[in-house]
Amino acid sequence: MKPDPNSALVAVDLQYDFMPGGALAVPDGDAVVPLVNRLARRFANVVLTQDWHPPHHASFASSHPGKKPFDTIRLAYGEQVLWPDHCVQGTSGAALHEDLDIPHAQLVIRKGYHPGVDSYSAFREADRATQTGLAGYLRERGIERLYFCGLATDFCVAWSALDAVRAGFAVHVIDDACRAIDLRGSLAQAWNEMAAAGVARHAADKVPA
Ligand code: VGL
Ligand code: ZN
Repeated sequence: MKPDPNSALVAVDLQYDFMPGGALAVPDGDAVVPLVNRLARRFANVVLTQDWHPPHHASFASSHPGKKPFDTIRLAYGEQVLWPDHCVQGTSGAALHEDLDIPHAQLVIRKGYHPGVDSYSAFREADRATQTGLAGYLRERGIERLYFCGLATDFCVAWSALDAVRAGFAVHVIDDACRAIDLRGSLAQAWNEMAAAGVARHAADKVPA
């Protein structure tokens, strides 16, 4: 595993609402920030993602009377987990963690901004049709290999990694630089799906300097 000039690190959703104390806290989520910083120094190409919802987004339980966070609902595009309000555009909870130290990051891609459609994936929204443009950006830049880290392993990291495989990239996930929500077995399921798709799973210390 070598981050050559045609590789990019994708650091997913390192935002305050996913950190301990945040609206949709991922257990131990802040522990990955120093690791992501160290990893990023080995990559010439780094992309950050940012979950970026309008108020009253369809993925918020508060938008559906009678529903509670972590219930599920059927939307036009299929099953949707309902979340606490999180990562609302322009709020402090949506901001990237201030200890992220990746000044050479080249792109911040925002996702989940259509009011009626969620987007765990940084490539394709939950309707499975609307593209974010990330695949085109990476292809135009000659990127062939992607290394994922960040939050949450079983939602935004896994969905992004799986879509990256489908878009034709060689995909690696740096396991110890991710943390999971693990809702009703979602972490084991995510790893099963990623393994079946050919996603390589590594530890950060296996990424050569
Ligand atoms: C995420 C749930 C809702 C994530 C984003 O970043 O994994 N999970 N929105
Ligand atoms: Zn979200």
